[in-house]
Amino acid sequence: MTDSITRITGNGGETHQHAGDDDAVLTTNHGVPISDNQNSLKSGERGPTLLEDFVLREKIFHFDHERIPERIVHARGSGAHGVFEATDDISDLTRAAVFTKGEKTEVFVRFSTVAGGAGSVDTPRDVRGFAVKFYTREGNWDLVGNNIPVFFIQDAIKFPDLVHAVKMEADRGYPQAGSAHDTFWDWASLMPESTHMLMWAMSDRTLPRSFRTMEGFGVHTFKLVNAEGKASFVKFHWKPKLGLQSTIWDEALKLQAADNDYQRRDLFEAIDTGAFPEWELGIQVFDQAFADAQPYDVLDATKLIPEEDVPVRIIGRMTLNRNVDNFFAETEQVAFLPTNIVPGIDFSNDPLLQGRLFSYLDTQKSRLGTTNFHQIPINAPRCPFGNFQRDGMMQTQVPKGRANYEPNSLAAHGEEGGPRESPVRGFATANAATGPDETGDKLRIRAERFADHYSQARLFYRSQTENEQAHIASSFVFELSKVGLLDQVPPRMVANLRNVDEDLAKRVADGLGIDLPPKAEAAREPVDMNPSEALSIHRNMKETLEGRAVGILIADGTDAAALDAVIAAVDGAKGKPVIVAPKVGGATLSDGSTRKADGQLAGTPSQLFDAVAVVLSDEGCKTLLKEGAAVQWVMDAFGHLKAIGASDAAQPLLDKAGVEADDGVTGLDDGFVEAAARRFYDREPKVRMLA
Ligand code: HDD
Repeated sequence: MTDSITRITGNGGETHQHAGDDDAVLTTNHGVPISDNQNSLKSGERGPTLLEDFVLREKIFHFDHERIPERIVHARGSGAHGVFEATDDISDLTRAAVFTKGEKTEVFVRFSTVAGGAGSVDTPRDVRGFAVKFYTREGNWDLVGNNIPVFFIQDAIKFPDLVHAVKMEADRGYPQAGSAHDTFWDWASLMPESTHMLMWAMSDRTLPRSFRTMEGFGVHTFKLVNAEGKASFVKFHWKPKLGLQSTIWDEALKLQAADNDYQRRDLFEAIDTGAFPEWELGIQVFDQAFADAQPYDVLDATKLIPEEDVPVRIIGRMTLNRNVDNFFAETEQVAFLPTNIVPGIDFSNDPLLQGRLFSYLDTQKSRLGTTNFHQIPINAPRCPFGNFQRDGMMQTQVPKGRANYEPNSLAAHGEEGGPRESPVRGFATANAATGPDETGDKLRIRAERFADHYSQARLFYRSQTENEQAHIASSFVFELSKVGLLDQVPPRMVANLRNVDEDLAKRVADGLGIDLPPKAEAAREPVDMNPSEALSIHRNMKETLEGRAVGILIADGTDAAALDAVIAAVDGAKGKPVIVAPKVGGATLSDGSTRKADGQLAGTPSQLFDAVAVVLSDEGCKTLLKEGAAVQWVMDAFGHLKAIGASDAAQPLLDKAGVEADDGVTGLDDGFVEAAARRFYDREPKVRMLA
């Protein structure tokens, strides 16, 4: 009977061993070698599966429990390992070891979107998280920031409302990511304090081209504390080596269709190919006298400090040089905690920060299931750590001896007494609560100086280039046009915008086709501040091909020498050439050789690139004139304000795609690589109507 049973093993009956490695036998979680991973244990050939099949039960049981709750916000993220090097001596400001000049500290960084779930896309209009865990020799310091230096709210008690409003609507479960929907704008239009952040959110800051081309900010005012205990206020800034670069809205929308993982892939591939992303860490340092002299409160997270008022001093460099080995174990299980602070750095009284100090520790317990989440390798400090906290679920350490309390005198009996507090090395809160603001009555109140919600929103808007202002106005129009049922919301938002800038409000009202509503009453009248260059992306872009991709469209008949010359030029400028052809197998070039493509035309649209080259022969161009994807490829490159370098023979395709001559449209060798390092924002009025 048994002889007649065919064993379906899926691999011709061979055992599952890695060649040449006798130890690599598949086992259960308890180490028992497994003989058959293809068939469950049955009673007879066609009979029921048996309960005693512990191999099957363990496998399915574990599988059933693979998922953990996703993060309430910032669920979709990408992580990488790296190193931070302190490059300047700031021992006068802080005793933190991580800032000792020359000190190198291991880091783990997680970038994220905010609103979407873990399986959502990379390119919605959304704030990006920029969280850095420094494994310092004095414990972990987490700088849990965003790519925008201000926030929507001033007090943590409003955070659940903000997040409920922006995430998918409670009854219908959509939209999955992005803020263009009723409940977000209902809430935002009722919260004037969010106006400054909304200006940033509606700008191209929320459409970063890559994680590598965005700034990061600690947002809150923190403190640095030196060896004498003297505290200074500080704001932290990350400045990307590649400069700032964003996409534009139409491009971001199309990127979503082209590649859900656009930014995750970009980060992974950059590190994989040795193009290690880099940021400089900068600080703005100021004292109480400066804080007192400002019209805004430095404890208000809806305000920034203009770099023109307090310049950013560069004190270190971060390089991401290693991808994760396992996404779940590292990127998913990493637990950032603003409470992770080290001696020499301290919190301020910012009420948003103070609320965060509770939330993150709390959420990690629900996400990771145990108070021992700090023992997971990605979260564990790299320095020795120990205390008398004991036991709990998933305890993986085995503390020895009887010392689980303190004080103890076990050492006097020759037993291990355990660690002791160190007033000298230990973290000490900078200033005890001695100021008048920190004593007095217990009040649910906001300080009067938090009341100006519009001056910095105006500052931001007026610091942008004309194109950037048009993008902001158009984004407001787009987002508010998606408010479906709540008619009262767009006028209420525009009424707020009149406090920011009358021209902006008019453009948005006009774009929506509504009457300009009366100006909303401001809690405090805004004032004009001096425009700040640092707030504009366009003024802080780098003309470089480094870190950027150039799509090169070829077809049968493409001139081999011309193609090689473009590739060499792009390589020479540290760009990444990517060949696109109608067939992924490649094209037959003019010299009879075959050139494989990196991407097939229909699946590799031009929005994936920073610039494009169209290297076609007469014959190839004739074929592609009949291919919608080719016409769209060129049309989008033009519409997305990218450089287009083309062979003479490609001209009919450019004509069909509506390409008009400008500085960004070049021959193949005639300035193409220089042009490819830029975006041609001047072209925009030719290709779309902006608000
Ligand atoms: Fe938060 C995650 C950034 C305010 C509560 N936040 C989270 C992450 C980033 C930020 C980057 C993802 C970390 C990661 O990659 O794992 N959050 C900010 C910034 C804020 C801010 C820059 C304002 C300046 N957050 C904020 C407030 C609260 C929270 C006011 C609650 C009172 N944030 C959370 C959280 C999350 C979180 C619910 C979700 C997952 C997690 O913490 O680990 O606790």
